[in-house]
Amino acid sequence: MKIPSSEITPEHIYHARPQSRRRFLQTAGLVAGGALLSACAPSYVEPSPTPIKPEKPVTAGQTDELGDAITGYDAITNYNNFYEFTTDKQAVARLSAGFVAEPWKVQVGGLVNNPKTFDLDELRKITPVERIYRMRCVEAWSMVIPWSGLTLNRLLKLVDPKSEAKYVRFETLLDPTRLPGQRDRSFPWPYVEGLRLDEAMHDLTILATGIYGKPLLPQNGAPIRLVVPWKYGFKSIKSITKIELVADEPVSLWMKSGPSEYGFYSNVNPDVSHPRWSQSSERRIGEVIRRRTLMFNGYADQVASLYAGMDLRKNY
Ligand SMILES: Nc1nc2c(c(=O)[nH]1)N[C@H]1C(S)=C(S)[C@@H](COP(=O)(O)O)O[C@H]1N2
Ligand SMILES: [Mo]
Repeated sequence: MKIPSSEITPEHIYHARPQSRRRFLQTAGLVAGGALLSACAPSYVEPSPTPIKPEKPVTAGQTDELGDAITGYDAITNYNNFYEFTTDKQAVARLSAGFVAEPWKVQVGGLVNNPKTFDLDELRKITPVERIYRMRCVEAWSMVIPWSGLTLNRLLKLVDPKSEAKYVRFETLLDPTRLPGQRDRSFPWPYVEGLRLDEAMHDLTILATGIYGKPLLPQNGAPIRLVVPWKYGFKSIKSITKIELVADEPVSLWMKSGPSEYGFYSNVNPDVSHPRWSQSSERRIGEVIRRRTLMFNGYADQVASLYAGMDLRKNY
């Protein structure tokens, strides 16, 4: 079984220094061989200092609304993209294990009538929801994840956006002492993402605080991260400290670091290829045969109307 390296190439690697690219390619074979096995704890992964022994998952055996099985907890928590720790997906869990995510504050402001800084207890009190969503990474792999959290629209209504607010801008914690990947100056830290206000207010858009009914682990964006299931995974920004209502389209970290590859919208679209690979199919973690990628990641009936009249090839 050979997986083309294109689909496991970290998103920035073609911008990287030749030396780190070479190092990546040396390990790529290892990753390619192990990627399929990540759900069954490949032997070369060093044990985490605080091993995670999940209880019998509350939602094991459940499926999403399309009948797709939920991905195992081990895979969800050991195959991650979180560049603030490392670009090595199978090392994020180990390198983030000591990250202290409490206490934590999320500052919500900008063009709003009631700016407010929320602590975790206040966020947990906002109507909790549980959602099983497909997550499709732009690198053409995917998972099905049972999230818990709150809808973003609930939070935004509490701060009361002004009429001039057209977009929402999100920022990850900036603290190189706790997020050592931020010492790598080849990225314009902090990680920033953005949504149009109507996308942010859509009922599918959530702030997640848990997976499988347990609090988020650091590797998944503890203590709180965005989840926008019809967009490529990189829009779902982790470990958020700041949410700002703004008038102009925010410039994300990926738009800055690879403008020819990453647009603002980044809706999952099998018909628009990444400049370096097709997006028409994907590898579901834990499965062998590739699946067809669905328009808007299978949420078209709920979100396509947001983009009525837009040229989705130009607004990618
Ligand atoms: N702050 C931050 N958020 C991030 C990332 C990151 O590197 N830093 N990676 C993104 C990418 S590319 C993906 S695919 C998802 C992965 O989420 P998961 O590791 O919880 O599956 O997180 C997204 N959010
Ligand atoms: Mo991703």
